[in-house]
Amino acid sequence: MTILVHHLENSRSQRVLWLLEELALPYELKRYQRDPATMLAPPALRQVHPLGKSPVVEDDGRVVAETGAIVEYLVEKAGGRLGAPADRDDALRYRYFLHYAEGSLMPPLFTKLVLGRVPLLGGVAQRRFQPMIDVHLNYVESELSKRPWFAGDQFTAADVMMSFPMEAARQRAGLGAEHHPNSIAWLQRIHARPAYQAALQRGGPYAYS
Ligand SMILES: N[C@@H](CCC(=O)N[C@@H](CS)C(=O)NCC(=O)O)C(=O)O
Repeated sequence: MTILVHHLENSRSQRVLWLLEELALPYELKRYQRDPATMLAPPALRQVHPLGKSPVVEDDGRVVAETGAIVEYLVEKAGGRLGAPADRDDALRYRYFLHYAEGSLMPPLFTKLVLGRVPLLGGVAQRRFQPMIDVHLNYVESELSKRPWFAGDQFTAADVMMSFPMEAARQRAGLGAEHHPNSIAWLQRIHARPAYQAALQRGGPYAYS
């Protein structure tokens, strides 16, 4: 059975399309559009998974949600390709960044986005919040100054996981060439990958690339 991706425009699920392209696994898409006023996903996604978020994939009669879990599922399905490297330290970094992307880096970025929508005091709160984000951006920059990919010398699914928070950070949280040249070079490298480009073609509008 072909994997079905429930894909919300301009969202984290772009990573799943990219990984599927990297792994050359066949898939089909069901597209969903955000509500233009609230930016929320349409109610139809709740019929797929109770949280109504994207991404969600269906495969072999199973529903798999949560990007990190989907990434692990797809890597496993592809026989471990782009998964944990053989080297122990690389493998530990692989696991770390797989979790760090959604567990630690996304929450402050999302908080900043939400604060920006609060009338009047939102902008002030955002500026107060920025130093917390800067700690992350400087940390990520220092990691990428030591090695080309998040796990080590090889591109892995950890890079795919890190793409969305890094793209979001560039767009709205001050990640830039002046202070984070290695991070920007990494973004340029991922965007140049043929599979990344193929996923953009399949996925439709994506404002972060
Ligand atoms: N940690 C979850 C987050 C899922 C999530 O919040 N997805 C967003 C897309 S970027 C979404 O569906 N937003 C629409 C909504 O909340 O209604 C994951 O990585 O899968």
